Amino acid sequence: MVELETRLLAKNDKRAAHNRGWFEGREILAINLVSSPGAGKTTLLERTIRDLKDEVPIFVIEGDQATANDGERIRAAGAAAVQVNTGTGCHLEADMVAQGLEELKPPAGAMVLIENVGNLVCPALFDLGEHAKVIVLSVTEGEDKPLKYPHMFLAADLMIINKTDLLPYVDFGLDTAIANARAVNPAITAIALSARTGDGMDLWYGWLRSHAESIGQPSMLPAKSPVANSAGHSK
Ligand SMILES: Nc1nc2c(ncn2[C@@H]2O[C@H](COP(=O)(O)OP(=O)(O)O)[C@@H](O)[C@H]2O)c(=O)[nH]1
Ligand SMILES: [Mg+2]
Repeated sequence: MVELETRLLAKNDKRAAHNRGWFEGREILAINLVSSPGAGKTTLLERTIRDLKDEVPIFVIEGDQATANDGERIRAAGAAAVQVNTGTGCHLEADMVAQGLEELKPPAGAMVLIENVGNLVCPALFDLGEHAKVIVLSVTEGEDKPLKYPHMFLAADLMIINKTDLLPYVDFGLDTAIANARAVNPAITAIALSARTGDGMDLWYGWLRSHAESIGQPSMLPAKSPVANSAGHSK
């Protein structure tokens, strides 16, 4: 069993390295969004597409066990999308991303956003060749999730704390959640926002711009100021 898992991961890593080279050769920024189901990944993507699609061509790979719902939401927001259904699988694999890219054919300088299957466990293990994993945690999930699912928070460069519009109605300490994430991964950047109201979205766009800049991606506007979150934490 352990040997099989090691072989599976090695095969995935090889394919992920191929994807990474493919992205780098085309100066395409590729981001892998992970979260538990319902944290708001698709809502975040819909607003991001509406706000940035005139600035940079955006292509989306959608992963869910079943249905084409999210792919349809993304297309309605104005971006090309492929929907991958993983059946009993709990994560996207690098091969699936490669197939999605073949279908989408994003041009040089584009941005590829990957919405992984919703869970805080398996997607941490599978490299897709992305530049960064972004974990979306929503304020209704509890501030202890970084401590309970450390591998995912360790694998991520950025934690988005979503649904801040609901903060008055839940017991969720923003500072505690950020401290918990940094106990696991001291280097993680944190941004608090509401994908529903749009509050804080500029910080996310600033983060995307600074990453686009760092890979020499030509389409996006240059990042303005250092990335900070609305709770005053910055990296
Ligand atoms: N109040 C509030 N609800 C949100 C926000 N973002 C997403 N939602 C809601 O959360 C639910 C799940 O969102 P969805 O984007 O499908 O989550 P996903 O499973 O991570 O893709 C939907 O009912 C959304 O309308 C937010 O910022 N505030
Ligand atoms: Mg979704």
